[in-house]
Amino acid sequence: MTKFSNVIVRKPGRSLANGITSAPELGQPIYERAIEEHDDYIAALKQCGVKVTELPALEEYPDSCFVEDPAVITRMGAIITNPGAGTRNGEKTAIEPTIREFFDDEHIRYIEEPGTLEGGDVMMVGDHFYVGRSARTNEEGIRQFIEILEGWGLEGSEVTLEKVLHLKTGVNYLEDGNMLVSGEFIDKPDFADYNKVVVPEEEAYGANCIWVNGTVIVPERYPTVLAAVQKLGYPTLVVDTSEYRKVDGGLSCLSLRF
Ligand code: CIR
Repeated sequence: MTKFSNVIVRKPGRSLANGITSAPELGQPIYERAIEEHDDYIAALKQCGVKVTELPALEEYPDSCFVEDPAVITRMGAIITNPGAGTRNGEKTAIEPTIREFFDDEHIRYIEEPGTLEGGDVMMVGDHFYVGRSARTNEEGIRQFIEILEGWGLEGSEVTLEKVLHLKTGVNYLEDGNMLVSGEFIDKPDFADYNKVVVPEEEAYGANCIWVNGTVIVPERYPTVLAAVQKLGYPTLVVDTSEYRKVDGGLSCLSLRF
């Protein structure tokens, strides 16, 4: 049974306005609102019974509040990734000292060149990790990642992505066999054995919910997703992430949960 004790987050900087985006038509994130949403996010996490470590903003890395991408944390150890986005690659060095506060040398591994991998492409289901092969995560990165997992007695498998940025942009595991799926993931054979909750196209962003110790945090403004999650019996908390959506970020991207 999964239980999270710790969460790492990083405050957004003013440079978030220059984060990578596939949706410039949504406009740039407004810093003050992004901070408010971040505070609400932290409050929701604390309600789920985790200790939150909040790192200071890093203006030189506009996307660095999305701490999920430069590291993956498993029950056996941490993997510092090698982000495939050039402007984000240095985030791996920035996150490492914090990872070292929780893990010793024996329990830290690295994805190395020519391998690339971003944590948004990794979805944990117990001791199995699905890894999306995306524009950010390549074949060699996945090979290294699975080798590390197997060295720890865990396992992984590759999922090919066609449209979305990261695997968890479109599919998220809610524990208890329940999985939120949207778009290209609805019919993927990889997920055939789960209790799939199909997220309608117009609420696709809402597929990025997070399960934290029995509660599911759902983004605000996705009523169909919220109702479906509640129907599964989960207590829910709703957090507005609309400023982060403007730069393709969501609930899972904003934290490392372990
Ligand atoms: C990026 O393109 O890297 C950021 N603007 C958004 C990262 C979202 N992270 C995630 O899905 N894990």
